[in-house]
Amino acid sequence: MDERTYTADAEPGEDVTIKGWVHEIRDLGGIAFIIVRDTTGKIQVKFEKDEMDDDLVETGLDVHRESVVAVTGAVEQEERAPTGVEIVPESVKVIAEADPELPLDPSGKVDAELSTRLDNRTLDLRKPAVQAVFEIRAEVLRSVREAFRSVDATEINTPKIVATGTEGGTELFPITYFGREAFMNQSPQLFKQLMVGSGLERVFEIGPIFRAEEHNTPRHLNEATSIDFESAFFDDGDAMDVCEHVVKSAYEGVAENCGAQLEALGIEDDFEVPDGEFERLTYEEAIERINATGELDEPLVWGDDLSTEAEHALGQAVGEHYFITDWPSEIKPFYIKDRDDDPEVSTGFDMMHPSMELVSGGQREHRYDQLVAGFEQQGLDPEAFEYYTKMFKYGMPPHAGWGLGAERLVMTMLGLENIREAVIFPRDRQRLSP
Ligand code: ATP
Ligand code: AMO
Repeated sequence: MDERTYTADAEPGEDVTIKGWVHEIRDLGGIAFIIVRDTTGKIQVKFEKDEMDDDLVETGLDVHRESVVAVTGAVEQEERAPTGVEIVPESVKVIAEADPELPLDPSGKVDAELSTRLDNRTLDLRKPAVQAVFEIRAEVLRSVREAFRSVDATEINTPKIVATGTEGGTELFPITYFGREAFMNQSPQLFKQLMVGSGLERVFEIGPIFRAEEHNTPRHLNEATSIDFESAFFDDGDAMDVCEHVVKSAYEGVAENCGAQLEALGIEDDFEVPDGEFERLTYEEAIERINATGELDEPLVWGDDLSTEAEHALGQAVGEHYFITDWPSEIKPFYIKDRDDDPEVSTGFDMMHPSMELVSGGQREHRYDQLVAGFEQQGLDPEAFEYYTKMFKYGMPPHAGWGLGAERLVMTMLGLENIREAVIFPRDRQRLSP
């Protein structure tokens, strides 16, 4: 079926068939060119009108930009051609004609608004710089999987239709499940925890999470991809070690395997794999450093959550990835364990890029009585979570883990301005299709 024989290293004299999109048409009078774009790049096809069959010339030059064509002909050396060779066609077939009115210009000469781009993602992803983002995203996920395998974690998949939420009641999408109330899952939190008590012990999942976020921001999605990790017999420090290893592996994979994509994005000279250990600041040290910057109108006091401004002030001061540990127990969820020597302080941590939070995690409460008490403290009905809590009666080891937003990782890695640029078909408050 696939009769394509043209490759990037085709030699002059070879007969080839190329199939691809008409990127550009240049008619100079006696001579004309079409530039055909395929996965190898762009190749020039030359029409010398006086020397060629009229039908061939007509088919080749009447075609609209972005139509799919098949060209068969001889490769010839031509210094003036962009790749140093061109094809002199013997046959040109239009496989799929494109409408002359394009909703956006895939050659990238005319900029389009993000919403126009997202409405026309097929055309948008014909641009090398846009395609590069998704090739890099794929490499990030590949490297992350490999990093998890290197620490003997097993990949799992957990349900996305669930009976209870875990990350704060206001952010759930309700659905109807055969007449019963159900929700789209906000996090694999409870399921991954249940697996550390199983024979698997150390698990990871890469999957969708759904959050009915109130606000439209450049760093929130309503459907995101979460990279989750959980391990038996780990404390918060062990979980942070794996987190750092996984994030650095993603950068290393991209540095090693995505040179062309970084070049297409114009960031090949600025791309750096984070070196050195990520600094670990306690929450208390973090608020001191934020207050010392003098950037906030009102200084933070112990117990405050960090606003976006506070995160930015600290990010500027630290300048690299870092952890914030020992958060006040008050502002961390019920499943996070408190420090044994001080119940006001939790084992919860966040991992930050200078511009935003990438990860939340911590050691978990594995003791049945304390876990159930924690539900009550947060105003949650422990009975609704019985499917989860009861397993804590049958030998649940101490454990820890974390969740990392894949889009935020890609966004901060590539310096994208909007998280939507890191998703092919993003979901936000306005956007339900495509
Ligand atoms: P005619 O041959 O009928 O006079 P023309 O004047 O349109 O036709 P040329 O003078 O051959 O054509 O070329 C026009 C322009 O195209 C020139 O600027 C030339 O450098 C460029 N050109 C010619 N052949 C090629 C090629 N194979 N690849 C890239 N550019 C070319
Ligand atoms: P948290 O709610 O902090 O923690 O989410 C973890 C990480 O997921 C990403 N993320 C998002 N990305 C884009 N859009 C969103 N709406 C969005 N919400 C979250 C962020 C965030 O840091 N169960 C815990 C994790 C754990 O303790 O293991 C949790 O879900 O990068």
